[in-house]
Amino acid sequence: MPIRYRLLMTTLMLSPLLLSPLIAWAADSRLPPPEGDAVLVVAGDIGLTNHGDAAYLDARMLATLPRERLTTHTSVTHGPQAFEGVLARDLLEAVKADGETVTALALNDYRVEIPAVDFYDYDVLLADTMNGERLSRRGKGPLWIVYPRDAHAELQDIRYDYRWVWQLYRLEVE
Ligand SMILES: Nc1nc2c(c(=O)[nH]1)N[C@H]1C(S)=C(S)[C@@H](COP(=O)(O)O)O[C@H]1N2
Ligand SMILES: [Mo]
Repeated sequence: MPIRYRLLMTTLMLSPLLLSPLIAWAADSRLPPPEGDAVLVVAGDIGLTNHGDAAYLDARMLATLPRERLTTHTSVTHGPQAFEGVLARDLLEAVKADGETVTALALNDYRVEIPAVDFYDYDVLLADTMNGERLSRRGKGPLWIVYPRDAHAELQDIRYDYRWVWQLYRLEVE
């Protein structure tokens, strides 16, 4: 076939590889199965699953999402802390979550309902490191929901403090 068609075909065949991982996740209704232990499980009203009706996300899958930084005071530490992780809304979009409430569950059996709109109004992080150190399960890990408290006065309120779930391991979308 003419060379320009062959070039076109090659470009079309390669183009999925050039798409961002986020878009690649969304290309199918099923996620690849996790290779390692799940860091976070997302269940409920989601469009992408890989384990029953839930999405089991391992560290490798979380690493395909853009990493963000956020430095803020918290209600449980002294001085500003530098967090890193993924945006809660990026994670929810990656599994095609569609709901108004996200229930966050922690390893210590703490649970709280969070209005999903929080994650669109604010750059809320699912942090996995603080000051460059990975959050351990014995500490606030594997993930800590961190609000940009210093940047928005209205977040400096007990109503938001209780949504800062540490030892987060599961989100349920309704
Ligand atoms: N995993 C987990 N996250 C949690 C809590 C908890 O008990 N467990 N307490 C919440 C509450 S009620 C508040 S006010 C803030 C700060 O909690 P503290 O004041 O009890 O330290 O963290 C929130 N996140
Ligand atoms: Mo609290």
